[in-house]
Amino acid sequence: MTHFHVNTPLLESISMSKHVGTTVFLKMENSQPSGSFKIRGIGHLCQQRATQSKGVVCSSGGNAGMAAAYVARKMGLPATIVVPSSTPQLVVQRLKDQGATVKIVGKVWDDANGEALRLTETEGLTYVPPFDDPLLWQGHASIITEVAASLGPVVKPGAVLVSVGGGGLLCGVIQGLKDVGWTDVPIIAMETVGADCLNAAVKAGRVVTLDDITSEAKCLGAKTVCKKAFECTQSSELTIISELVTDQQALHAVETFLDEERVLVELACGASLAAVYSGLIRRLQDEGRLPTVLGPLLVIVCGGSSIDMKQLANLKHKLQT
Ligand code: PLV
Repeated sequence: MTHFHVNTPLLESISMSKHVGTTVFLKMENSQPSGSFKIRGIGHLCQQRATQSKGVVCSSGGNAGMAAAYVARKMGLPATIVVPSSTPQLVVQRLKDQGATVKIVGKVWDDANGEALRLTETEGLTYVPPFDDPLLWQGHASIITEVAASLGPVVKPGAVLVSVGGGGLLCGVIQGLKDVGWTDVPIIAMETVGADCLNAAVKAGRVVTLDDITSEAKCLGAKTVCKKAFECTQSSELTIISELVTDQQALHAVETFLDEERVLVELACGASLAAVYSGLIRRLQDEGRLPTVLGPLLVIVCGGSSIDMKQLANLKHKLQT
């Protein structure tokens, strides 16, 4: 086997194109075997680092853990996944179903990560980080090389939409854009209010640590963005536009996506989708931050396992104002 991820479909969305006024292509990372793009980077990292390992340990809001558990099972390795108490029970069950040992430690991902690092030391396990490692970015970059192969040599995206948690997906997309020579394609980096470590860093002009994660998009809930992602926002090599939506907007996007595309994704992914449905892309065009005549918009549908109909109802209830 050369890798664990699959080549995902690139779908044109008529309904989203109608919302935004330009062609929209969806890169369907929700259809990865682990439910999200995370398997690309984590599969690559484990192939490089865990072949001689006695087991892996991964700290996660949920989806990195799902990928690590899947990859470890395929490699015949035991997996320990450390998640914070904010991770929904449905994900804990899905992790167990993948054969992983699950430990619940602390309130947010940063707490769980402390425990994963401790286990790396004391148990001699291979540490699988969820977002901060060049091997992960290299693996995630394959999203863009696949898109380039699907679109062919004539078509180039006008912009790329990604969600940002700790910034691993963003770094991977940047690397992918460089690999295929698309460095003039702007990236719109989406977070929710209350899980906005990249936006806070951009505003402060330096990496900052959030006091708490108050967003329900727990898989975007790293308190500190990885240094590389922040540095990329400061470089003139690529244009990165950092934007925020509310949890309500992300939830509304998840529901609209379910209605229109018949696909259920979690709030972390809804943050990106909301850029289309909430009119943010059009606003950026009106403000001159994106061209008025925009080439096809590439939306990375990052996916996520932290969602089912019950969880959707819970979120609706919680976020009702
Ligand atoms: N989730 C990480 C970090 O959580 C995790 O452990 O699963 N979309 C989805 C569905 C995600 O699960 C994540 C990250 C992201 C987007 C953002 O990716 P990142 O962290 O590479 O920016 C705390």
